[in-house]
Amino acid sequence: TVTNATVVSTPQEGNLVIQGKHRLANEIERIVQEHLQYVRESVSHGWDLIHQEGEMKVYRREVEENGIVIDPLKCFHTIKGVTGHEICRYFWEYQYRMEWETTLDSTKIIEVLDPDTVIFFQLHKRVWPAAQRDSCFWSHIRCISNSEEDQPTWLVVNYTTPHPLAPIKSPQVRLVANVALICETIINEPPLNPQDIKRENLECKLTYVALINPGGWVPSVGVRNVAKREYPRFIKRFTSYVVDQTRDKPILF
Ligand code: 18C
Repeated sequence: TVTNATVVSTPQEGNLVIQGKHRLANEIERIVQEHLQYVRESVSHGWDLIHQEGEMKVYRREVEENGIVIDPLKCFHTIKGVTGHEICRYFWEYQYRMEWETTLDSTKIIEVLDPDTVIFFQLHKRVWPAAQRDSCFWSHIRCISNSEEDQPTWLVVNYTTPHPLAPIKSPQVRLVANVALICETIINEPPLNPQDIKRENLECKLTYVALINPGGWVPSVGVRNVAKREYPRFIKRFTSYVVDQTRDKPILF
């Protein structure tokens, strides 16, 4: 659905469709730019490597706000045989979510803001003894071209937003999410003709960052244990899911 689009007739170009801005356009622009800055910051002082497996490295910084754990998380991984567009597409698209997400009871789209931006409402699995969490966030996918020669960077940002179709209903607690998946595609030993690029030439450099506020008190040790177990599990399961799904399909650049 294209919202706020206006059709204008001009003598030179005929009919022009001018895409109007929706109500969250400015916020999305700001948060996307923040992530593009944040992704370049190195993990040095204060970041602990909490998991390493093959090419995957997961770091976190221990941070508490009023006694609530809000540890930022950063994960780096390199995946062979897929493009950044493919990784981001499978992460963003609603239809694949329940096939790789193991921490959800349900997910649904409650609004489409433009062809690249939707609003999700999700119910997360309950972790005893904490109350069940839900979330409501806009989800935006974008391609950023760096230069004519380089492969573009793809990214998805999921960012909490309130919505009249998703009121907070006790006993659920609304978590606050600011998540980004940023992917670059590397073409190894590029053939002279770009048409000859095969999956074996492809490598995707992935960065995943998550800033989650549980939205209410949960035992610190419990949250940190769940996070330490679940983030690496998600990265492994999700990336191997995309490799399996795309193996025999044409490459999506
Ligand atoms: O990014 C991911 N998924 C996206 C699509 O769903 C989306 C999700 C954003 C919200 C992520 C927050 C998840 C917290 C869920 C709590 C319950 C999970 C435990 C289930 C155990 C069986 O961007 C991939 C998300 C991968 C999530 C890994 C879990 C991280 C846990 C972090 C702790 C946060 C505290 C929440 C309170 C839980 C009570 C102990």
